Amino acid sequence: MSGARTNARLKKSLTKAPNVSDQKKTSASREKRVFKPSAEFQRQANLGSLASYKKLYAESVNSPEKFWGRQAKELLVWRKPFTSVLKWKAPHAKWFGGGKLNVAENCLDRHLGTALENKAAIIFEGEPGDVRTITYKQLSMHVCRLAHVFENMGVVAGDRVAIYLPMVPEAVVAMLACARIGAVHTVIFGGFSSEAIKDRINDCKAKLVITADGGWRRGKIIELKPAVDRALEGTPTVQSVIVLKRTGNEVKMAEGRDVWWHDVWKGGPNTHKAKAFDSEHPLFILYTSGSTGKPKGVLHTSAGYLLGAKMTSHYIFDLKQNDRYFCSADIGWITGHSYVVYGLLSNGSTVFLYEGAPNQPEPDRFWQMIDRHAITILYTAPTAIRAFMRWGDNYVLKHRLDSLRLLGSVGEPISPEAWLWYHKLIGKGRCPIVDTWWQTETGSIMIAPIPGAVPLKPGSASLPFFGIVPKIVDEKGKEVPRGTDGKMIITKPWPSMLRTLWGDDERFQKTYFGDYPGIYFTGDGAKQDKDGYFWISGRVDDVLNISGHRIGTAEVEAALATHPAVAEAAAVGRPDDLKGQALVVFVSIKTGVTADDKLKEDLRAHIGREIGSFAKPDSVRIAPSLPKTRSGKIVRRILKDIAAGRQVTGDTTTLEDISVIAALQTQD
Ligand code: 6R9
Repeated sequence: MSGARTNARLKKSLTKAPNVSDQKKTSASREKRVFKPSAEFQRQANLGSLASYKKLYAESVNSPEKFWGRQAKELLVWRKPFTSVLKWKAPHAKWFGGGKLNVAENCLDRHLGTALENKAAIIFEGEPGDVRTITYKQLSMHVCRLAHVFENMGVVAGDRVAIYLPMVPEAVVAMLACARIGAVHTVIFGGFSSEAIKDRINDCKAKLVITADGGWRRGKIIELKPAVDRALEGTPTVQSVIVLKRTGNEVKMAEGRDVWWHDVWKGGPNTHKAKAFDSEHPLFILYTSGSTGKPKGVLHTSAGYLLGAKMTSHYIFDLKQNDRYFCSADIGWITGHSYVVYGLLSNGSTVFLYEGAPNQPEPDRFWQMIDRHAITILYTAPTAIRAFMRWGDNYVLKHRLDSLRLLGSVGEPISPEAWLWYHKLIGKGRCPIVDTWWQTETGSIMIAPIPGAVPLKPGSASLPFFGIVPKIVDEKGKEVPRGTDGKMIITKPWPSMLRTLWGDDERFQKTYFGDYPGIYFTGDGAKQDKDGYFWISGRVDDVLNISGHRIGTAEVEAALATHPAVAEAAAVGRPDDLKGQALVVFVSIKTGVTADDKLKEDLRAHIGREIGSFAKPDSVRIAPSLPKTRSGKIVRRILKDIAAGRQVTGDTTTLEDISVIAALQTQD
């Protein structure tokens, strides 16, 4: 369906809504309405007034050590109390020094022997429709058993374990079993290719890999094991592979290296004495795309990360003991780490896990599941919301959705249009929407409305969380006036911030603390309105956000450079109705190579192999050369205009060969 038709239908449906009848504007900067929390929501909220938010926020930024020290003491279970709250020698932070704790114990053991013991920790629905409920007690037993398995395999604290699993409960079990023994997990999203797996494993020198015989997606089996097998041809550090049987798909097992999860699992003890680890003991590495080079291994450590994930979950999702919470993000992304696993389980919540695609078998799968499992909170991404809008309201209207009480959005800016649709069609005008801005690097949510306290403005992530001080500045680091676009920095350290990039502290310092010395630069552009609300516009660096997935243009270019037909390549984003941004690649080819559709398809497939199929470009354009300055620099500004179908603006007089513009413009 074309974007224009979607818009027409949307406008029609929106004008029918009683609470959005004056909605005519679609641009974030022009949307003026404010949605105050209802008295009913406020009455039951964990934080129920703007005044209490302001008071606590003021304390958190005026006396951060006192504030964070109190939170850490109250919210986490410590084996040994910390003696200092923060040691900050920019850009290196040490939080809760002297303290010892076990993260898995904070997510599981602390609930045992309480009313939560027999409560569902995970309700799982597989794509084929299989449902499993796992209580806190059962989850704890699973984790303890796997912790023993790891130890028997020789995995010790500090060792790295790569997890490449579908969205099944065992992914959570594997992460927590690592945490329990102090091993550092690196979860690799199931959409990544064998090349990407190999790079990640080699970068962190993982000893153990956990994968499955496949996972279900759109009625088909995702072949995870063959991808691991190919990757492991070039990973000298991996000693063993644990393979979970999920689909019954036939896989090759390498003698002496691969073992079945159910074999090593059998008969092991259900309890495990957990050691305590330092607050700053590494918890996980998560690779994410940057503006240069290969993906970066963002390192998060134990206490600070857990505190951030736990506290934001409590306040921003207004969590209650009887909530059933569904986050649709994959465990392979930071959202899955913080808001499927650590933040939710440490709060003793019930997490709903879904394995598959939102439109399998029909585009109403989410709504069906929400009714079936009486889900109360849904956390998803604007790209999914745009897809639901496109699939049509009827798929939604068939379902009650009356169990829902709160909605969340993450991953990219949400347009007021999508916000209002989400609010009306899914939230029935009743559920607040928390638009949450944060990053892999920040570990937990940084800017979002606390739903019982902060009035909502569609399209704005609103106000900062406790202890977080974002500012909008110009190139020189000077704060810009309210209402002016600038770059977003975060001026104070916070407990869940990344500690370094695995094996490359210099890159860590340069990437995040280099532009504004000693101050964290987010890479995002934003502005603040007169009420102090933040409006985030997106990346200002060469990182694309495609369907909520971060992809570095440099990564795509490096992948293309390894194709034998390619002389030179450049990747840029263009605005896309559904995906937010779409990937367009420009390629100049070597002499003697024929530029035809087959080559374009081949280049797309090549990127799929090098990175993952989600990174395949939407458009490939081939020309004898790329627009360059006389000194040989590719002019990306021009490529962005061409990709977006805009008239090429700005100075073109410095170009080496102006005719290449026309050659690139004429292609799809
Ligand atoms: C959690 C996550 C981070 C980038 C970030 C920004 C964009 C995320 C957003 C948002 C506007 C929001 N982003 N949430 N932009 N409004 N509510 O997505 O982490 O994958 O590391 O991406 O996503 O551009 O810099 P990650």
